[in-house]
Amino acid sequence: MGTAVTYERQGQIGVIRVNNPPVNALSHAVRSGIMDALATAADDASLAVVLACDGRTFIAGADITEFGKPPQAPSLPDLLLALDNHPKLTIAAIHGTALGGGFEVALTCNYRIALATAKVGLPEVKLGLLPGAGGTQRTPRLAGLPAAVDLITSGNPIAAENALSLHLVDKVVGENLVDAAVAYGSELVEQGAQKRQASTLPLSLTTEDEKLIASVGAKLLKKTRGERAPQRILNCLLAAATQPFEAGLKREREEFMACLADPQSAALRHMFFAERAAGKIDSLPKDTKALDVASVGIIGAGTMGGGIAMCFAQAGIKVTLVDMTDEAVKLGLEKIAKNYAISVKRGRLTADQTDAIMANMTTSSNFNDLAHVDMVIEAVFENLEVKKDVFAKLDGICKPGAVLASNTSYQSIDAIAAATTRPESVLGMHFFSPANVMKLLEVVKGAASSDTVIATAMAVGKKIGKVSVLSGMCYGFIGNRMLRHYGREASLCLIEGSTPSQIDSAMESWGMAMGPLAVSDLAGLDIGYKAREQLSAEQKGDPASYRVADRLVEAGRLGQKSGAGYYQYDPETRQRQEDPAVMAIVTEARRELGITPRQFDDEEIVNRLTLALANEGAKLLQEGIAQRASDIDVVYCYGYGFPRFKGGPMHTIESMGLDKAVTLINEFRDQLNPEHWQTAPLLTNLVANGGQLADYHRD
Ligand code: T1G
Repeated sequence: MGTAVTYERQGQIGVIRVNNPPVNALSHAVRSGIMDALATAADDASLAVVLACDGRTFIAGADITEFGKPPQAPSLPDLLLALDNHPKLTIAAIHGTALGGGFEVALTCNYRIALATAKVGLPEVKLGLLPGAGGTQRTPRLAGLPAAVDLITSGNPIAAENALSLHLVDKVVGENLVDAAVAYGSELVEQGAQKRQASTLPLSLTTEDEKLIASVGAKLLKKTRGERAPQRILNCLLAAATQPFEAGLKREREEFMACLADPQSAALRHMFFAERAAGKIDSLPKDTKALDVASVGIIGAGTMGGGIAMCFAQAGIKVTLVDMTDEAVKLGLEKIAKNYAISVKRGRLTADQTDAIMANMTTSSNFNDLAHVDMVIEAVFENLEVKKDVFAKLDGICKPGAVLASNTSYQSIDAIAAATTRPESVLGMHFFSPANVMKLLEVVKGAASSDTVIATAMAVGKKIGKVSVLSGMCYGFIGNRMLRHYGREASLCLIEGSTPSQIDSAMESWGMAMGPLAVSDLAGLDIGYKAREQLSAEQKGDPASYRVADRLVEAGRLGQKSGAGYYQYDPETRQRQEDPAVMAIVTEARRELGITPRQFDDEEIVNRLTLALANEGAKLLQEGIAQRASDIDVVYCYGYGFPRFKGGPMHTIESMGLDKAVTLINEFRDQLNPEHWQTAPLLTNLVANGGQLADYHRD
């Protein structure tokens, strides 16, 4: 059985224990161990068998690291066949999170007992997969089709009590799970309980169920912007309700193998590990301790400052929200209260919850009230001098060791740090608007930022529910530096012959949450306009890349905020509509620049925009601004609406094939603009040496 699985008798009951930290994933050793233990239990004097796990959780699923490798017997289906046909009563003892294949193991047991704190779920859809070990066949037979549709297509776990009400769990206990499971086994034996197999429970398809499945399928296809696993799940659930168990199981296997082979699943599995890798800072000594952050000061009660304050207050951290005047602070707090009122109205939070969150917030217009906080995050106007002044003040007020962070999008962390006598305590914490919604946090390391301060910011990011990514210092850090190239190509496609609708539709059909020009309208075209006013002609680059944007602003079209930008916006629904006035401006700009428009196809638009991102990403990687390629993927999927089922810009070109990507970039260099399309040396080198971005680490 090895060490991953042990078997012992407790009186008349056999107890199988899995011990495969950190989450008891169903590795080959675990599958083999359970198979051996079942064989032992079949032959000994035990009257029933309990399957339990050591550590923090029941089995949390198949071992995702094994996907893509040659299968090793016993497969999970083979194991579950043996479990389903085991001669004795089997009882799963669930704690922690029984997920995916782990919950499928539990569903194959005859009975299930869970700790009240336990959760169960089938999250495979989040990996572009589906429950491939009978979950789509057993769940509806136990809980009914509607519950199974919700559980499996959402992938969200449910609490033990909820599972109990759905007959997915038979008993819930408060403590001493294994002892309770052993007692439950003895009780079942004494009662002469039968080997109840979910696989033998009847299931039929009602008209309502059929309609539900069809509507959920249509809704999910739209919501996920083209993910294929949800429909495959629904195919399996339909089979469960219309075919015998064995036939349904066969269909599930076919659909599961289709998911496993689908690039969307490879991308989503890549993102699963990328999100976790991003939290690891290679340069930090392993014993670096993060400071405890129980109180935080937020400077600037505007949109960003208010959103950031909400993140901390929701995590139970005391917040002091500071602005220059009482009026400004009052306005900021009113906006926060309004946001929470909307959340309560939509049922996302209860009034008590929002009251408790707001109780974590105090306000002030006096910086001296920040003298004792553990961390300060500055979110004032995006001007270096203003920020330096704020940090100079903080330097004289905050306690020694307080972390002093700037939410700046572009300014130099080093210049800001130089305004203090403690540059080692200064770094960037770049939130994305709306800060209380967007999950990405760029932690920007200044030249002097200490390991402790970096570790603290990364830990705080996780505590407030963000996915934190470390960035080195450069203009725009990781995300915005790449975004400039993406936006440039969108603007050039427009002035060279395309239209706002074609560009945005091409990118949204490809998977982006929102097309680039619609995003510009959302952010406000005046922001870029004002930024360009500070730049020289040389710094601004090719006039073709901003002439239309300038003309739109000069025509008063600032984007959604003015009701019109690249599009006209319905004042009620904010729905975008094409506007002939825009193409008139584009045509005039083409004339001014002597550009003869040409036909565009969607493929060129998608390739230019995605390769512009990845090419710049490769440069960031080589410069050491990003630690690893997957960090860049996390930035784009969590901060810029890049589709997770594409795995991020770097995974996209890795999947395309770096040789093909480099060929295309070189073609753009030769056909478009050599300055814009200087192929990243790292990409050229990896192609020459047959290397992979995933394996690249800057020495
Ligand atoms: N396989 C391999 N490693 C896993 C793993 C898994 N299933 N789940 C977690 N890990 C690693 C993770 O990479 C990290 O490693 C460490 O464990 C702690 O994870 C046949 C096909 C269980 C809720 O999708 O949701 O079963 O970074 O940081 O925040 O139908 O992990 O320490 O080296 O996330 O406490 C279905 C995925 C698989 C569950 C715990 N199961 N895991 O969260 O810790 S497919 C899942 C989670 C399947 C069957 C199908 C979470 C968690 P490292 P963590 P956490």
